[in-house]
Amino acid sequence: MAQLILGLLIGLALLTWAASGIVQTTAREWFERDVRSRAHLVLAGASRSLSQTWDNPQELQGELLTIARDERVIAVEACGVDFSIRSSTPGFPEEFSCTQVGPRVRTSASTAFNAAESLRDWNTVAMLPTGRVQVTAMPVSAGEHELGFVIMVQDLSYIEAREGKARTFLIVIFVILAITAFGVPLLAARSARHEWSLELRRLLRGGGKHSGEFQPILSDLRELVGRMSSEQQEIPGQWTAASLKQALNRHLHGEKIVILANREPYVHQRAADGQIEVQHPASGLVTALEPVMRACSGVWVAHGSGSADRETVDLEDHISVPPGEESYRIRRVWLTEEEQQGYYCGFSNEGLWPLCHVAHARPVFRAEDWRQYRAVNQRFADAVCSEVDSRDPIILVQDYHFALAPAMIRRRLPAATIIAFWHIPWPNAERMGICPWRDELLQGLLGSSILGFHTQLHCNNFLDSVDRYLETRIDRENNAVVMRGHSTLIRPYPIALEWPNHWVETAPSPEECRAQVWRDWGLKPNALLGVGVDRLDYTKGVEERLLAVERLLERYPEFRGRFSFAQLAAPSRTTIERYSELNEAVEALAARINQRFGKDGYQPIILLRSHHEPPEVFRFYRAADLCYVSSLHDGMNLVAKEFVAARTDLKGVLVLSEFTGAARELTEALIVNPYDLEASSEALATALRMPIEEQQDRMRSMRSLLAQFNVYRWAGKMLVDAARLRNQERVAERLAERTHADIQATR
Ligand code: ADQ
Repeated sequence: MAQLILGLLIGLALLTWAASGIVQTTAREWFERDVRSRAHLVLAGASRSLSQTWDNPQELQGELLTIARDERVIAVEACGVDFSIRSSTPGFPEEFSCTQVGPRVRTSASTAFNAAESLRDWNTVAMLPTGRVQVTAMPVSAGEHELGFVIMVQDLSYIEAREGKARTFLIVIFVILAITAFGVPLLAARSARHEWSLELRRLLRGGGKHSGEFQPILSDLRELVGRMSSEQQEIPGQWTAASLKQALNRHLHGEKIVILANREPYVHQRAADGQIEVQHPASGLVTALEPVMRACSGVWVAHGSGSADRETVDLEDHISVPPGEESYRIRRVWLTEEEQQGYYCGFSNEGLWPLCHVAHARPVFRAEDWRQYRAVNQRFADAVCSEVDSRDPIILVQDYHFALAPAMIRRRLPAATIIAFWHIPWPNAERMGICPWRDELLQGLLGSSILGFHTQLHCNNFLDSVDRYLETRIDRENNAVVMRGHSTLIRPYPIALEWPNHWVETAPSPEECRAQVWRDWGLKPNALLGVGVDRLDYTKGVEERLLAVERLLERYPEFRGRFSFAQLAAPSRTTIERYSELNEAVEALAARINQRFGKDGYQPIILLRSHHEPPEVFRFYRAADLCYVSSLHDGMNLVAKEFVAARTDLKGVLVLSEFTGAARELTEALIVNPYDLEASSEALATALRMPIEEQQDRMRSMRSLLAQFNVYRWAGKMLVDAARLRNQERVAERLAERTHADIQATR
């Protein structure tokens, strides 16, 4: 805003400067023309008396002095046809004496003067040491007989004084205009903002006359206002990889970070041709955490799941990554088939995943799966403890695969700072009650120092679950749980993307991506393209998405033959029945829609059921006219954020499910209920018809939010909170030691 006003003021100043230049030149021309015509009038009026006194030098001088009485006339001189001075008033400037001006008054080129008609009027403006002057010469004759000419020199310096006044006047007018143009709207906006913030404060306190209108966003508003005000005090400016590293050094003395996550950031696979390939897994957790690890360095402990993973590690199961950069290490942990089945497919993905997502899949809890889950959590906790190199390391435990690990690590490393982050929603207390091992899960997570969720709602759900099922003290003011003397802070940290994003920076331009996709898929020049990018998971609402596309084509024939929707679907958890059912259902649905609306090479649904490496995913993001994220329930959803990050051209529309964490931040997306096919097909039509200026406004606003709220800030904020906690704990420890020593001394 300040930049805009400054720009406008500079523009206005330049305009004023240009306008004053124009006014000055025009005014000067007018004044000079006036002076010239005055000189002609005066000399023409005096010509009779001049001719009568021409031969009498004394009388002639009297006439000249009469003419020079005018205050603007500096001097007058009378010259003969031979350029001799007949008479002149005192102080006549030599530069314009008869001999100087004579040749300009003559029309003939001949040196000898003998023809009466060879004299003419002559004018010029000149600069003398005393100032600017107007010089006018006019012939004097007696009837047909040419006597000579008179030269009159007039002062023009008064014109400059008048010009100065006119310029000052103009500048004053412009300043008044500028104040009126900027000041009045600014004052009005300020007063409106003041009114608005007063109303907002009233609303946030629970009152206010517009409380009804604001009700749907009130809790988000409260959360955002709280987040922004606390962060502005702690972390000024934008977070970058470098500032995250600095924060780590400043607040945590450069401690090595150990991350525990089920999924590894680089998977080594043996390809069909026998070569080893490096794959980036389709995982939101990896997308977010990998840049953090590149910035901080340390160790990432994960399941070694690739077919060539064992061949690429050293004797201690380590491998340095990223390939070629090697800024941190992966420690791979190997799982047996039974462990993988019970811990990963069973308890994590058939039990906890459907328990935490409202997506109408029944959670399955098997005692054997639980046994494996516990055992595998212990194995990973042990692996983490073997990687640390101090008594109080910083450990980041990721996601629902490791609910028990925080307490297990705490038992071995009581002084560790453990930050656990739950990447998926946390259900309400009633729903959580379904799980036969809910108490153990809650107790396991309470082994952490900080437990993070994407939203305040999920924090509240967790606190309610603890309140209902465990004997603990809940400190509602600080959002903390105290269990057996140990305190865990429960905090919202909405996850984000690296910014600037290295996949965007290395991608071809949006125009080039569009041209490539159009070429690869044989799309017509006037075709429109939508994109969806997901792991093939029932929580992502892929079926609802395809049905919305079908409804769009049913309702709006203008899009038939023109709009195609490319669904990139990475196979996921394929050994689980619910997932293989989904796979078949999506395939059948795409085939049905293609059969119904496909014609002459036109295919409404382009279903790409395979893993795609990030450059390919970003190529689609950059080529598309819209991206539809239709999750039925999603902790955050990074696809929505990736689409916005990819659109450096500010084009494209994001259609986003209201059931994602991302919908709370990306409010300029078209927010829809994916179950409502009428509304979501309408939103798709709106997106396809949206004017480019509106697309740009929405994109610009979302991009500025993503740049500010990036993943370095996400990690930095957790680490800064952890550092504060460590300090408090150290002070408390020292106080306890001193009190103990004092008691001993008084005994
Ligand atoms: P996910 O459920 O994995 O994450 P999401 O956040 O959308 O979901 O991230 C998916 C990632 O995988 C994105 O980076 C995307 O580009 C990539 N991806 C998806 N489909 C792909 C495909 N076909 N090929 C290649 N790559 C693909 C969980 C939670 C989310 C939360 C994240 C991070 O479920 O709610 O946002 O963790 O906390």
